[in-house]
Amino acid sequence: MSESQPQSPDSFFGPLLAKITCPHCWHRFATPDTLWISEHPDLIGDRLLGPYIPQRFLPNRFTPQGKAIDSRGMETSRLACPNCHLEIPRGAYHLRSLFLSVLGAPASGKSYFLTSMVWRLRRVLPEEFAVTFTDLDAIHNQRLQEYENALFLNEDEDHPVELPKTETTGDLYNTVLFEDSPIQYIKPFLFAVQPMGRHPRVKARSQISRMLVIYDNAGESFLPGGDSAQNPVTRHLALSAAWFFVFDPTQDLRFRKEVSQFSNDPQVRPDGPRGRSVTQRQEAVLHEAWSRVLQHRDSQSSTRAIPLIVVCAKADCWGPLIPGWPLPSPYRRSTQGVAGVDMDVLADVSNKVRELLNRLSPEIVTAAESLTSDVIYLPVSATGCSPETDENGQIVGFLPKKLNPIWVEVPLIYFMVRWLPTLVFRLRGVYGRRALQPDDIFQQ
Ligand SMILES: Nc1nc2c(ncn2[C@@H]2O[C@H](COP(=O)(O)OP(=O)(O)OP(=O)(O)O)[C@@H](O)[C@H]2O)c(=O)[nH]1
Ligand SMILES: [Mg+2]
Ligand SMILES: [Zn+2]
Repeated sequence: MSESQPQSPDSFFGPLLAKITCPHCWHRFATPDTLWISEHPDLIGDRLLGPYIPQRFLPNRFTPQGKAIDSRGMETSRLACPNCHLEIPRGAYHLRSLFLSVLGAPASGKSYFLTSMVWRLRRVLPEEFAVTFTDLDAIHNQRLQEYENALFLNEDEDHPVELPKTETTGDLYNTVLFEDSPIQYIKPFLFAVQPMGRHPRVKARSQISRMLVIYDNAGESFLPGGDSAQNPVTRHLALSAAWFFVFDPTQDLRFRKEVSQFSNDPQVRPDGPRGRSVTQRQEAVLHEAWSRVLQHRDSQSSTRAIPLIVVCAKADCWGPLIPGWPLPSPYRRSTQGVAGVDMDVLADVSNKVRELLNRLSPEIVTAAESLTSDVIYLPVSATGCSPETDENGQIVGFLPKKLNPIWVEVPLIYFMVRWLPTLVFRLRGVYGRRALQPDDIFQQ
């Protein structure tokens, strides 16, 4: 069995893991059970994936470099899950995984949040924290890269661009035929986070690096009936280290009333935005998510409370209601050049946002805190500005030249401080309120 391991001794990512969890179907399997993907053009047709897909096989011949040899003698290094047969990038065999779920009502701002967050993390993590944030492979993150390009690398800065609504079917999903019954899996986004040369823990690189697995569901998939055995698109909720619940204050009438007094954002018109419909009760998404986890949990395992990050979106328009707005930077750089996160700043902002929600939308606070005591409320703006409208008041997108995200990467940085404390550091409590001195040590 051991020869059929995906070998890669000098891998950039570190040693091979003994077991991995498929980022498509969440099946956990031993590495030697991995299937390989044939390269020879005649070896076409897979039982689960259809007649035009290269065959999957368990190899018995390998090259000295650890590539498998298919039944027509061609070398291959591509790997697939033994359960769903979908391709898994090699990096997933070397980096321990952390799953994250982004949930929220339709049009709450999940896709903009993810796109803008990823764009900012590619810059903030290396510059501030000496951590690289890279795509695990070229294929899986393609959609997100296209969104990033449209918003942030657009040559035409004067024409509004809009990200499409996330659909519940189509090419955001893979279909697998299990005994003739098609199952639709959501495509994951896969990232590698690794320390750079100047990171204090770079020698422990293989232990502290991780693969982040993130999903962008359609809001409808979180509403009752949006997930089923044929359509298990939100089952990642049960595996996730934390939930990023995107709450959209502009969908709440009470917020709209206050915010419309000082903001021209078309989404806070008292009668609601024109175009995409909005949900009246966003907390229902949280209740529904939790009942799905209870329903699908393994009866052996006790249900753990899942830490919750309430991402309060579109803060460009409602943020002025937060005392002390604009938000301060929560990063402090030491003279060694690596920053730490001032958790006091995050706690302070979270308390203020919680107070505001308690006043204007108390059901969200009640729903969040009835699920877990581990809750933080973080305001973000993916765009830093309002969308443009046409002459009928319909939203037509954002002008690339106006985009200026606010705190959009902070929720994930917070997540990393909590779950990867040796990769992204917090400031020691005592140093939290002043600039770091050369000999200060980060708390780990
Ligand atoms: N003012 C403001 N508007 C935003 C921001 N982010 C998103 N929006 C608006 O909110 C709308 C919905 O955003 P999406 O990211 O597509 O929402 P979603 O949660 O992915 O929606 P579904 O895919 O339908 O579930 C967009 O069309 C924007 O007009 C923001 O940071 N500020
Ligand atoms: Mg979306
Ligand atoms: Zn799988």
